[in-house]
Amino acid sequence: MLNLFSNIPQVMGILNVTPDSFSDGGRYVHLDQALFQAEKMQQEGATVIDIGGESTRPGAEPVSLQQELDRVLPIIEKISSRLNVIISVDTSKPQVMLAAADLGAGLINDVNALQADQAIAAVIKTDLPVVLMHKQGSPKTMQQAPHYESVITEVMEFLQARIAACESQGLTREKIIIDPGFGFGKTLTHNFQLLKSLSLLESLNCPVLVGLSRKSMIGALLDLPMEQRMNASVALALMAVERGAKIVRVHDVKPTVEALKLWRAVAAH
Ligand code: 8Y7
Repeated sequence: MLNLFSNIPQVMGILNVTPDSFSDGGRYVHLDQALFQAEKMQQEGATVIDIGGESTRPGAEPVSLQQELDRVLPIIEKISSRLNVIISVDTSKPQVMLAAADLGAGLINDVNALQADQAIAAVIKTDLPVVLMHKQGSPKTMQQAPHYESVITEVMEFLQARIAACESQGLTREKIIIDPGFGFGKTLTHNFQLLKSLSLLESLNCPVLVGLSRKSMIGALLDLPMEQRMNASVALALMAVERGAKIVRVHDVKPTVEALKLWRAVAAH
């Protein structure tokens, strides 16, 4: 039985359906390719597949509601009818959340932490769990001049405030997963500070999800292009799990699952 809230670290595989998606170049825009890719990630050990129709990379332009619905709904419908995985819908739009839930999505991944009008109400209506992620600014401008006095403190205060906003409307903490939002309005230093102190997030009493896969912090430190960041991504995923992360969002499922199996074997002894 798939369980998002298991104490065993879970791997969320990224299926990107945006034509301008920065790392897969929109290769999986077609339905059959999307299903094939999702099935491969499931066989490799992913228990969650994250599907997003809106590129959230730095500098990206927002997409319209209709474009987003057209991109994600057919894929959600196809995968949910064929695979035994939890489908995560990466969206900030209440209408997409509701439609995706109707077609079988099992998790809402909102990089905007349900700050859109009616987003909390929509999640309550779906009865699904939700990821609340921290970011500073919007994708279009967030990397221009990120600034914090203390990045870990400010991320924690933001997430605490969003949890409180959810709870005040009736969305309970048991449904909430939190994410510090690596790369979203953070410099290289901020990202490393956050990862170093990640275990502090456990005090908010929600499972922690992290997305570090192929991110620019790897490129910047190691001077590697996108397609050569797999080894470093696995290393960062492992460091995050060591610091308490329960779900890792990754492009490369197989090596991540292998690393986490080793981590569990060591942890069990
Ligand atoms: C994250 C994410 C992206 C992340 C969560 C990328 C959609 C950029 N990153 N969602 N999405 N956490 N929850 O590099 O870190 O994959 S998109």
